[in-house]
Amino acid sequence: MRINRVELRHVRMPLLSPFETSFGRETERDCLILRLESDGLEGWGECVADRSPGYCYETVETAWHVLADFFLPAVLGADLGAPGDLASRLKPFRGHPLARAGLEMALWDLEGKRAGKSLASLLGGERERVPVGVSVGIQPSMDALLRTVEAYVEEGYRRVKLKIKPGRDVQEVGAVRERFPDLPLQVDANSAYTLEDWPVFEAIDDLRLLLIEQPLQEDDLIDHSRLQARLRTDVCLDESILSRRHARQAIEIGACRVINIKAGRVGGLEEARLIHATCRERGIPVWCGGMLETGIGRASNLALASLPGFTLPGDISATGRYYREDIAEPRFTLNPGSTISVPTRPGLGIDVVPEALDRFSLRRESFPS
Ligand code: OSB
Ligand code: MG
Repeated sequence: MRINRVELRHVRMPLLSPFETSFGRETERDCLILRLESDGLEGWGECVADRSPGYCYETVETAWHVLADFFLPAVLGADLGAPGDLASRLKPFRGHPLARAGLEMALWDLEGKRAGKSLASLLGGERERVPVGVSVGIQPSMDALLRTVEAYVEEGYRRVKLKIKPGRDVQEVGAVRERFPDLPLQVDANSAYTLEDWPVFEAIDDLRLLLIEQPLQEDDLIDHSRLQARLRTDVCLDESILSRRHARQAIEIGACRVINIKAGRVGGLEEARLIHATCRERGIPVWCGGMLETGIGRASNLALASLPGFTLPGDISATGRYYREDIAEPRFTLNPGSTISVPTRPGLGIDVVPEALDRFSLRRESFPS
């Protein structure tokens, strides 16, 4: 597969409702969209870097720089093998997994279209529908929180994740648990706590949660293992796991009992698939995380989540939970039973809508120019 041309865009889309986490609040969502051309086919990729380095150090600007100045020159005109071989071609470069993963996604889309196979089947997916939940941001008030959760439950979501931060935790989660005694419920702290916050964890441990996601600093497996040893509730790592080595080591030292896999965070679908295999061998359940993706990244997440080890519901909600208008069709909808169907057409299995993409694009550049 030879890449003849790449178009890179910075896209900004309005969110239907603001999304607040322990690291900030956003009303619009930024990302980079890549379009690769190879032998008359086009491949689409989404780089999930955001405007600010809140979730991780990468931003749309760093990802643009690293792609434009290093990663794209390394692939343009070259004869590439399988998408999973991208890692060896980018070996001279350190870090920037979100930028890597955006490029790799477009290669997978091309590979699927070339072979006439869906991304799910290329990856070894086994399910036609995947169980999903909804991630609820920190709300302006307790009343708003209860109303928001209730609306999602009424829409059919059977698993809810609440974002928490210091001062907005035990009371909030306790109130939701009281109102919905049987709802599969989990929380995500995005690294906002330390072991000093033990009283918070002790209280949350009584709320029958599915898991507590990324409570402590992302570079701290040691304290996560201390915390996990004291909790009945499963600790799940998100930001801490950037590779299969991290996954193995975290499992070995008991830093978590569940892993959230995001292809972006780990540098692409190939590494995500390897982490899935590492976890499966060790009996560690995984689920597919989300980054408020457009239809392009959402299609990729659904394909990944169709692998057999993804036994917990993913953060892959219907398009309507995020966007009034998306840049790809068809929109994803929630099936009865809180599942979403995995795309079956070749590659990502979606069509980009050029007018919508143009309207949401802040900047675009072609390589070679
Ligand atoms: O930590 O899982 C996270 C969104 C942006 C950045 C980080 C996270 C999230 C979410 C949203 O929780 C999941 C979704 O896409 O619905
Ligand atoms: Mg998370």
